[in-house]
Amino acid sequence: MARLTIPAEEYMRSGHSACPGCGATLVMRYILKGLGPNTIMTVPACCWTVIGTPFPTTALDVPMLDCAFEATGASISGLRAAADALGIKDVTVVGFAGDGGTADIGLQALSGMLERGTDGVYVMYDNEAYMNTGVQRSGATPRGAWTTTTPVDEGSRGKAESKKDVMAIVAAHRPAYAATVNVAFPEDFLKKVLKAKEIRGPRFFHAFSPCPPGWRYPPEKTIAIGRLATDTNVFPLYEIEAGTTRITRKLGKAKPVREYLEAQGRFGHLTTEEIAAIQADVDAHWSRLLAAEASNP
Ligand SMILES: Cc1ncc(C[n+]2csc(CCOP(=O)(O)OP(=O)(O)O)c2C)c(N)n1
Ligand code: SF4
Ligand SMILES: [Mg+2]
Repeated sequence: MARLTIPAEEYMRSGHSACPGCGATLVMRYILKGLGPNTIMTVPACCWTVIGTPFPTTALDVPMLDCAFEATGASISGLRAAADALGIKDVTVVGFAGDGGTADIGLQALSGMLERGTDGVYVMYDNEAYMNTGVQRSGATPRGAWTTTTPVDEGSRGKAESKKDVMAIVAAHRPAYAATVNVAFPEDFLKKVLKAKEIRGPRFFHAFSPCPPGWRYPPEKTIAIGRLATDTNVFPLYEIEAGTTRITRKLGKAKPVREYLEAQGRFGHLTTEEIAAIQADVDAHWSRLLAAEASNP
């Protein structure tokens, strides 16, 4: 991939109220660097409504609507229709929601927005739990992870179920563009955002967002953990454009998933056997991705 200079302009200010090391702040920063000032944000209940909105420390240099938790997709469609009715063409409408607000409570609104073909961008920043309300498990929480609702005690070994594959659900709607991005790979991230900006129709980003308090690791490790997620194939980087899948980062040999899991307290209880089962899940997902890429039209 040709190297890309990250745009210098900032549309997110310092002085917000995120935790140190918050991956979700970098997701917002990079999305806005790519899309620029002619952007309208709609954000449901999630960490970002707390990070960015309390007056007088509002953190965004673009307009932001605080929408209902389940309504992000509908809100994008409504804002787009309003902008069109007012003759405002040169604006990107962006829904910016957490994994709980997307994989669970907002899934039908997302599906509606994709099915209607709304010209807008949906960003799911994925910190893999309902963090704002105290680390409850979501459909996007990975198998084996500790959360406050998937405890590690005599009766429970963390989350028993696998992570919901939101990208596959989105891809089934055949959107104009969908991509995974990771705050630890800003060049790849910005390249995809700049590409999406030029595409019309529904566009979706699944953004990997490490969360120090929820994942139980020191704040200075956010980028290292983000890199490990992709380099172990836990969170592969790829894009789907007009039905064509392209993996945007491939190592000759992926690192063992164990290295990623051992770096986080939420996985600290896992046994060798449990780690092997998670490795098998990761390998199977990676194989499906390679097969999708190999069968492109
Ligand atoms: C209808 C409704 N149910 C529950 C809540 C409480 N609530 C606010 S934020 C939140 C967690 C959101 O989780 P997620 O979407 O993953 O975003 P995160 O907090 O992790 O950034 C919940 C449950 C709410 N505001 N509205
Ligand atoms: S709880 Fe996690 S996602 Fe929320 S502000 Fe803190 S680091 Fe960011
Ligand atoms: Mg979340």
